[in-house]
Amino acid sequence: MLGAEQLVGRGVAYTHGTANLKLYLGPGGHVITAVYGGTSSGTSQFSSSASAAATQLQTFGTGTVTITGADSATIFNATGQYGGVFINSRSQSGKALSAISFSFVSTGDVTGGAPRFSIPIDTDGIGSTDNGYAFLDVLGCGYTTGTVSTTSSNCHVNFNSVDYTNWDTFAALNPTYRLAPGFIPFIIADEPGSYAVNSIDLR
Ligand SMILES: [Ca+2]
Repeated sequence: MLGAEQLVGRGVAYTHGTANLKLYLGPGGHVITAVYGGTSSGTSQFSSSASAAATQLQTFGTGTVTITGADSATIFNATGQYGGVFINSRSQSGKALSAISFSFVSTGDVTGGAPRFSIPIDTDGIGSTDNGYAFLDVLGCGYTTGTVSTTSSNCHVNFNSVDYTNWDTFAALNPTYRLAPGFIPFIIADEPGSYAVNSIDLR
């Protein structure tokens, strides 16, 4: 939770119908989700629509991202577009690298580093800042179709321009690193193509 605010409907201090939250984010990509909570007693006009469960896949990006199942999605990007999925859960937040487990299976296009995991890493123990994203992509695992996982010994990890043979090596060499608290890992494709990501485990 980055913050909460209340929609203004009465009084003269603020413009009615607005809610404002000021955030200062560090460099790099950020995924921000707004959930409209509504009220429990209002009319349908301002009561909440069902908000997504914390463990449901969410989409982001400028491409066409379609949730095709509880743990699968397709991403279609035209030139210049990007798209991806994430789960609004921080169940692995703050954990050491050796305790983290994420995976997905790619069955669609593969282009450059897409699709890939982007996993926020804290290197300095200051949880309010992430210190870069660790990347795992399909080609980095040595094939064009298959599993991309932190538990696959064949899946290379790139973090701050350093290549690691696999996640276990990355974790062993950096025992103080952890999944950046409050930041959300995601799967992204940012090249043109038609991507299919299945058996997504981001929990
Ligand atoms: Ca930090």
